Amino acid sequence: MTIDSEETFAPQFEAEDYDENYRCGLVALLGRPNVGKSTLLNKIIGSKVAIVTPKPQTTRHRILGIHSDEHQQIVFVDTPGIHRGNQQLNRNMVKVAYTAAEEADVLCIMQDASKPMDRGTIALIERFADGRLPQPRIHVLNKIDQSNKDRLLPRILEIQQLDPTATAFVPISAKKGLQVDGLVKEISKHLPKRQPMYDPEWFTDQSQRQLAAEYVREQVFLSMYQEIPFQTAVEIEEFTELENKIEIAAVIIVGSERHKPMIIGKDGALMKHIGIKTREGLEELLGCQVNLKLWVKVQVDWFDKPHLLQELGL
Ligand SMILES: Nc1nc2c(ncn2[C@@H]2O[C@H](COP(=O)(O)OP(=O)(O)OP(=O)(O)O)[C@@H](O)[C@H]2O)c(=O)[nH]1
Ligand SMILES: [Mg+2]
Repeated sequence: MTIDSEETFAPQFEAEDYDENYRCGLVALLGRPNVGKSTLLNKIIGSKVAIVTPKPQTTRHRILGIHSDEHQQIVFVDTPGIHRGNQQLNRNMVKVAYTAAEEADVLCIMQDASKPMDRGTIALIERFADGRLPQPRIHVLNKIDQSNKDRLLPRILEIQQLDPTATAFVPISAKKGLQVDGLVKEISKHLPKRQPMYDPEWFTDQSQRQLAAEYVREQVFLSMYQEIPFQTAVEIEEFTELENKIEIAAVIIVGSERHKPMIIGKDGALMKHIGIKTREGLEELLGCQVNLKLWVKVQVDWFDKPHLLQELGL
């Protein structure tokens, strides 16, 4: 039997009988690439809804992670890292982040506190501090497991100088789960009174198909170097749910002929590795056996061609 794999994990919801004090809001996770936005989202949601890699520009879409309890629903919006880039893909990614910020009820502006503040981080804080957006701004200092405790207070003062009307400063470690509960409590204070937007049973708005594509892309990011991961996309061509397994066919799209043999590897070894790792992750996520077929297609400079980006939902 084939079921509709396009169905999202979070259908829109007609709330009934909720307490009038119930709170619900959109919280944008914003920051430079690689600061740990997706790691934080996964930690709060308790499931891998956003892929994470040590490379910058991992997230390309707006990804919702829904955290619900009896008093509140926090709809986190993970965004691509804000960066400069010459390709149309880079510009689209940054636009996704700014649009999410405009639509949010609360802004979480994240930075990597284990490294000195660079010019890009300063520019980003200044951009959100200029009063253009009215929402509360919570500055999240991440990776405190790797940072020197004595540097945290001076760092907070430095951010406060750049953003004197900031709402709060919360040091955390998203990876280790340190102070993440404290951050959620701080966010809760600023949510508007509103009925839940999503069924509290759901935890993301992505379809299984979209997640499958992202899981393949994560393995490409982890396995490939230099420009290749940034010039690779993934499309799911088939997603069929059978009685006790799911069959998936995915195509890895590369931006030049040169990259094709590199992704395939000697005797197909790299593709095999990407396939095995993706399958393991998907089986854990979907809770059933997964058969995955992968192949590679060349679409020259897809990342700079608006019609191809549109086809890929980017
Ligand atoms: N030590 C440490 N590493 C972290 C922490 N949070 C995230 N990381 C690591 O930082 C890297 C980037 O994490 P991501 O969550 O992908 O970062 P991101 O901000 O979503 O990055 P983009 O999607 O590229 O914008 C990964 O290697 C994470 O494991 C943390 O609290 N401590
Ligand atoms: Mg990310």
